[in-house]
Amino acid sequence: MVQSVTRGSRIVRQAVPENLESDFGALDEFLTPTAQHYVRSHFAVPTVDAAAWRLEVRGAVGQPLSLSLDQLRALPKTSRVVTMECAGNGRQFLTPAVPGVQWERGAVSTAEWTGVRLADLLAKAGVSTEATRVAFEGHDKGEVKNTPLPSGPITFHRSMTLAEARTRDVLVAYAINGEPLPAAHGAPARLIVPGCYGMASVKWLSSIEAVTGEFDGYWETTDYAYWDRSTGRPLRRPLMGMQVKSLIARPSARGQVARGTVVDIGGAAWSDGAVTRVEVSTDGGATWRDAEFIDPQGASTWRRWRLRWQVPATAGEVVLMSRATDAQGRTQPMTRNPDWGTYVIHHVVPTTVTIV
Ligand SMILES: Nc1nc2c(c(=O)[nH]1)N[C@H]1C(S)=C(S)[C@@H](COP(=O)(O)O)O[C@H]1N2
Ligand SMILES: [Mo]
Repeated sequence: MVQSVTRGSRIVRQAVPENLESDFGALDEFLTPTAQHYVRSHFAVPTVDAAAWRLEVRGAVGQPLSLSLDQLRALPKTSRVVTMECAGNGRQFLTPAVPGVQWERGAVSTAEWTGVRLADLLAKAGVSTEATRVAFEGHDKGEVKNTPLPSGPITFHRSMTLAEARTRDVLVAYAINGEPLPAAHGAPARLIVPGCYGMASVKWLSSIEAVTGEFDGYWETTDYAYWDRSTGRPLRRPLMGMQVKSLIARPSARGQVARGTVVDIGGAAWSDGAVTRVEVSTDGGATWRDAEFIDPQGASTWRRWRLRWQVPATAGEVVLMSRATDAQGRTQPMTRNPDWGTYVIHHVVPTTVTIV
């Protein structure tokens, strides 16, 4: 289906619940304007009365907390610029096609989030030394589809280890780009987990629970999980950190460039850490040249990059590719690892353009 969109406006991948993709081809600024930030919701936006809302911090804690929005806002605040990507971003490039929202390139955005450090809330509640994980729950609810599935409607909830909760610099955010959270982004407050795929950043947060032992919720076992083969056998693990990835924003795929001209090939790259290198190929992967970075190295933010390209003098099709490497030495693979299931689409995807 051909979708005609105004440049910069979001593409509606699903109307109900609302799933909106940013126009990656229009990538311009480092910070995505809030009205262009992608939206990914499994269920309808829940009705949450901000005045009556409470954030419960409970479970294996010495002192359970029940905080109103005003009480949360009165705590020491901090801001973090974070690039968030949906784990299903790029699903449209998979062959054969797989079920799920058919994201192309734009389920990734960068915003400045403001709120309270999760570590401060955990310290305030006095997390027990027996706690192993922290579980987060949202107010939204509905029926799920992937098997094995629990019966009836369930909430969106997810957990992480206590170590991750402390080291990933997690925020309970109530503002985006200096404004209160819009309903679609989790008002009045949500989790923000830097470096992780979006599913870790639970919206419309209702509770934070310190757990002893395992958690194993639907959203980290059936859904949003993968097969880890690092020990030899496939072990089911929850998705968390973002794999290194780069995408070409311009020239646009299936677009045209004029022969003999000089054009900028440009895009962005990110990972669960700092991107240190982006290489570009204009000959289908035979040779590569280093792109130049527009943004400085950041721990949890994308870096826009560009490369001047002398377009050949002869008409025809060319295949452009970009390939990122991060500070941990990980490079984008050329082929897809099927153990990621319908998620983590980070292998190099060719962009074909026509020289006219
Ligand atoms: N409560 C709740 N939190 C959620 C979701 C959801 O459906 N419900 N979707 C998750 C997914 S899959 C992503 S990618 C991010 C998207 O956040 P955004 O809509 O603010 O871009 O929110 C995450 N948090
Ligand atoms: Mo997502």
